[in-house]
Amino acid sequence: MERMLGRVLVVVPTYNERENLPLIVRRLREAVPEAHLLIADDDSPDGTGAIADKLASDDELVHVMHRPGGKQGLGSAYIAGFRWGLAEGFGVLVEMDADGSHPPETLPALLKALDRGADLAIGSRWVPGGKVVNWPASRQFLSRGANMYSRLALGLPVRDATAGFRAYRASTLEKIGLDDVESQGYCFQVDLTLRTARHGLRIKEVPITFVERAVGASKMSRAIILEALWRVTVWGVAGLPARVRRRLGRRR
Ligand SMILES: Nc1nc2c(ncn2[C@@H]2O[C@H](COP(=O)(O)OP(=O)(O)OP(=O)(O)O)[C@@H](O)[C@H]2O)c(=O)[nH]1
Ligand SMILES: [Mg+2]
Repeated sequence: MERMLGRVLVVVPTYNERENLPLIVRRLREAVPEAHLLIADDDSPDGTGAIADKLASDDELVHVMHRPGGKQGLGSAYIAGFRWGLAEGFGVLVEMDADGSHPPETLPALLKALDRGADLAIGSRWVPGGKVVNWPASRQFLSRGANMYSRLALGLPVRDATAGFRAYRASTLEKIGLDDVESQGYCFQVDLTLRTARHGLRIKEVPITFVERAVGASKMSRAIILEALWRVTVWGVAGLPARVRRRLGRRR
């Protein structure tokens, strides 16, 4: 199927996902057969890179980017993948985890939201119809807390700003610019959401069922949480004068 917005590239960052990767690639190829896939692997010690090469040699829509030098963070893997996709002329760039948390079967709904005019479509856990399966109360609390804090500190009009399953029009990434993005952990998601909102672009949330990984190790860490807390606070304080001005302007 040729889309209105052009070809679709799904970027999947991997670090030690040898068991999960073949499954997610198969599910994606079934769910959206015309989508290309770019695996961005940070020299995973468990050999995920070699598995990615095998998947790519069996399927011409699967591509691999090997990033030497070990784990460099989710944010930089996505930026590298986006740059490659933009240079190759893809019209839609999708973020998706390798661990099965982001159901490829919902990707058509995200793409439909773009077709209907959204500049960014977010697969959201915290809108009506969205769900989380197999998350301990502590993870739910963390995600809800991070989102509440992002909404309050930044005024983001989004329920799930930390969500990592999302589709961008290429034009959105070109407008917001990727050169000075420094966020690495899941605050990368908040960062790009904030840039999209501040450019006045349209964000649409689509409900998803998020399923916690069944195998492999989590890369979530205290450092990632602290990075998000710190950066969101800095952005919030920096954006405060403009928000106050807008509010005062509305009152007058
Ligand atoms: N290339 C690359 N991929 C990464 C890096 N860190 C995480 N990933 C991948 O990014 C995706 C999300 O990481 P997860 O470990 O699942 O993080 P999470 O979803 O917050 O934590 P879980 O509870 O384990 O699901 C997975 O596909 C990881 O393999 C990194 O530094 N480089
Ligand atoms: Mg995960």
